[in-house]
Amino acid sequence: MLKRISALVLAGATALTLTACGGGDGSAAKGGDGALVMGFAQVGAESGWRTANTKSVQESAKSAGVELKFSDAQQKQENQIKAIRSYIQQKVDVIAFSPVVESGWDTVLKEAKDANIPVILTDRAVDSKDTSLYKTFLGSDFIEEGRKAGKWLVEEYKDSKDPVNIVELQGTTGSAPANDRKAGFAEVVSADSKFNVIASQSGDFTRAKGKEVMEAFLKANPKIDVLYAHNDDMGLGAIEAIEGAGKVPGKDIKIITVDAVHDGMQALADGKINYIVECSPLLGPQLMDLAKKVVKGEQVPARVVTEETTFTQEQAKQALPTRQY
Ligand code: GYE
Repeated sequence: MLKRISALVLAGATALTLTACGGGDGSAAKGGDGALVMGFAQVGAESGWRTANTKSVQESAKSAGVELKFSDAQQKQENQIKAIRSYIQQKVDVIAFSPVVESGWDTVLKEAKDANIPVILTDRAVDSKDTSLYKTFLGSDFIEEGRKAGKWLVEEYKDSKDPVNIVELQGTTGSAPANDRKAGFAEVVSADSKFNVIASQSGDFTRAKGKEVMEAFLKANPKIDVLYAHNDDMGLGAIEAIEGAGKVPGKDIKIITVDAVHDGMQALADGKINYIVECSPLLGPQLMDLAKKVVKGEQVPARVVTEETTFTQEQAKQALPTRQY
C-alpha cells in the first residue's frame, strides 16, 4: 500500500515539475491525444460491490476515451486525501471519488476548487455544508435502501405479534451507506414495538468482519430472529458464522442484505438469504458523461440518483443468469 501511494505522489511531483518547465501556464494536463484526464480516488476493494464498481469505472473510461488515473485507498481516508492532492498536483481535468466516510473533506475539496479542478462525488456523499465544493453527486439513495429492507421485514412478520429480535451488521463506521441504511431501516421498523434491534455493530463491509461480528452476536444473544446486513459480503460472512453455530441461515435466522452482487444473489437463490435490496455499482458510464459535461462547463444536476430494485428468492433465480455483477 505504501509503495502504491508513494508512486502516486511521485507521479504527481513529476507532473508538477514538467508543467513548471513548460511555462507553468496553469493549463490542465491533457491525455496522450488530448483526452480528458480523470483522477479517481477509490475507497478500496472491500466487497464484491466495490470490485464491480472499479471495473465499471475502468471499462467506461476506456470506451469514453477518458484517461483514468486510479488509486485504491484501502478504506483509509488519509490515503484518499493523499491521492486527491496528487491529482491536484498533476492538474488532472476532473477528480472523481467515492468518499470512504462522510466527514472531513472540506480542506482538500477547497484545494481542488482553488486549483479550478471540478470534483464529482460518486457512490458516497460527504457532509460538507459548502456544496460548491463539488459539482454533482452520482449514486444511490441509501436511506431508501434501508427503508426497503425494513418494509420487507414488516410485511414478513405482519401476522405475528411476538417480539422479533434483530441484529444489524453495519457498514464502515461513518460512511454514508452505513449511516443511511441504518437510519432508513430504523425509521420503518421503529413504527412497531415488536421489532427490537438487540445488537448493531460495524462489520466494515467485509466478509471476514461480518463473520467475526456475527459470531460474537450469536454468543451473546440466544434468540436472534433476523439479521440485517448493510451489504451482501457481511451477510455472506455471517452465514458462515450461523452455520458454524449449528443454525440454518434463511430459516432459523432470516437474512436481509443490500447490494445484490452475484454471490449474494446465489445465496438468495439457495435460500440462505431471504431478501436483497439492490444497490447498483455500475456507475461508470454516467460518471464519464457527467465528467465530460462538467469539464466543458455545462450545467449538470446537483444529484443523480441510481435506479434500483429489490429481489426475492424467485426473482434472484430469474435474474442470476443475466446478472452483470
Ligand atoms: O454497498 C458495499 C461497499 O458505498 C454503496 O460500499 C457502497 C457500499 C456497498 O463496500 O458493499
